[in-house]
Amino acid sequence: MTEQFNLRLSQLTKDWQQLVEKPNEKVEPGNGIYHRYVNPVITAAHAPVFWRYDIDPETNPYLMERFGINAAFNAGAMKWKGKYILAVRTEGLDRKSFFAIAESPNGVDNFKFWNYPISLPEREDPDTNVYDMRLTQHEDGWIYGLFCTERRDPSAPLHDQSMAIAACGIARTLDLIKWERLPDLKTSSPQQRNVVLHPEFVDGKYALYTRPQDSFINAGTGGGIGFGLTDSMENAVIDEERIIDTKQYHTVYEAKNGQGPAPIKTPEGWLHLAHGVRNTAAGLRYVLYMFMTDLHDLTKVIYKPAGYFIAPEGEERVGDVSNVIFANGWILDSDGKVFIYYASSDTRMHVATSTIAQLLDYVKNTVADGLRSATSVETLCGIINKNLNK
Ligand code: BGC
Ligand code: BMA
Repeated sequence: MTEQFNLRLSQLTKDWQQLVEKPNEKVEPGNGIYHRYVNPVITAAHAPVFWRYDIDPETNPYLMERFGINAAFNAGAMKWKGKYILAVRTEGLDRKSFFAIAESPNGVDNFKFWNYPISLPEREDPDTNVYDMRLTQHEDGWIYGLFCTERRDPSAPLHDQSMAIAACGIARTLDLIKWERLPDLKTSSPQQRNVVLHPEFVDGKYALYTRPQDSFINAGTGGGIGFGLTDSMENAVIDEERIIDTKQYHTVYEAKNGQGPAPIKTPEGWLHLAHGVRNTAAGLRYVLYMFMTDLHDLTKVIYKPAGYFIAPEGEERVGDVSNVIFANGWILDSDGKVFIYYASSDTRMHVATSTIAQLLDYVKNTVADGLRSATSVETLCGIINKNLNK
């Protein structure tokens, strides 16, 4: 038995090591806007062997998995002490997700989980599930993690075990290890998901991107990316939400949309990454899109390229919730390089790299959605004419 145990252990350890240390490469030629990479950056299999197994032949003679990991996706991101940090939505076989930090020296491979996941303090009304953390290094000196906290809807009838209330949970930290839990955000919307803290004060207040909605799955009469101010994060209350980017008929954000990570400041405006959802006969399809807001008026969208920025491709299309690309983390380096961390199909994490110069060119020079087939043809013919009549 011990020989078998040791054999299994060395095989598991070797497989894990090979996986996490595998070099990653750009997929050429890309679309000129960003590069995808050959391998995902974090998967369920990146979870350390000492998370999944009790490594003791006495108590676990078969060396069987005692705590399986189902998926690793929708990660918040930031640069921290020279390392690329992901706050990964890590999900066990029991469908509960929690946050675990993974770090890499270069942002594209060698991501390793820290030894322990985050032990997030609970409030009086405990969360059933927490997910999709956005990390913001705020100018007040704290690192905030805003996430979705989900609890069963207390008004749901007994036979309905899927009705839930989603709210914005708030925690902050100075070292990514010890987290202080603050009260959930209060707004006038019965449901909130995809709430993101803006990194700078606005008129001396904290500014938040929100996503009001009426029901758990559908945005209903609510929806759109909202914007609101709160005096404090210790008791965050938004009295007035203004929708800055709405859902729109026959676009990739027809059913719902939500802010991705906190926007990135550039000399020309704030770059936003968001997700858009449309409904199809095959279910919801989630893609990413970009827009830019005014440097001084954060509620004013000044550029918005038509269509999607990243949509599921190849193996990305398949997973626990297929046909989904979701992003809640990106990192800007001092040299202008941008690392976009996106998850595919609620299963795994990928990276795409670009630069501020490319992303600015993309948002400014990609024609906006004319909202009709004829306007799309007009845009296309403009490009063809230019190329053929040189
Ligand atoms: C899941 C989320 C999902 C949401 C709406 C939650 O229970 O954990 O991944 O976005 O439901 O479908
Ligand atoms: C949601 C999000 C994500 C998820 C997506 C697809 O509404 O909040 O957690 O990736 O659905 O399931």
